[in-house]
Amino acid sequence: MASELHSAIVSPKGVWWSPVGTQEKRWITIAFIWCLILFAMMPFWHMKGGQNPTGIRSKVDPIEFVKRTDRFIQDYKVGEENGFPVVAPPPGSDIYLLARMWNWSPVLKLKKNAEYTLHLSSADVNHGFGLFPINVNVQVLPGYDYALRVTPNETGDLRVVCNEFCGINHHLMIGKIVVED
Ligand SMILES: [Cu+2]
Repeated sequence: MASELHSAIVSPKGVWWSPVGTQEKRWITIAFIWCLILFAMMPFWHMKGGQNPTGIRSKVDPIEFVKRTDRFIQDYKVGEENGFPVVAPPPGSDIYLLARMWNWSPVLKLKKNAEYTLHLSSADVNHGFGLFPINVNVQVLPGYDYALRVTPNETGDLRVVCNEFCGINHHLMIGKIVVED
């Protein structure tokens, strides 16, 4: 008979469930309170955590950002490495790093303990700026100029990896930043 068939919208006959036990209620309450604490931590850490990057975000037309980067390369180019321009900007200047499928351009040569404003943007899709071996991670979006105030405090060779999957050659997208005395 049709009335005896089970379905997702007709509950089975009789008392088919058992009431929630005390232990289970207790743990649900604890988990719920913990959820509320974690939720409150989000705005708290945003204000008090001190781990937020010093970003100045503004909108930019991707074509315009490519032009700005090209101008920057023209102004301060000192050489080439693997077909990519090597750029040594003066301390205190605005510096540009363009993400594009599938490279970072240019190679940046920076001075230790000098302050720069690093502008990050993408010419095409969403990329991720990951500074290796230092753990700095910033989203790089087309249409947004994300400027970070940076002061390299150690000399060395750093790699910029893309940590946002951006296509078939994503794994080859490696840039370079050199910090010198
Ligand atoms: Cu990428």
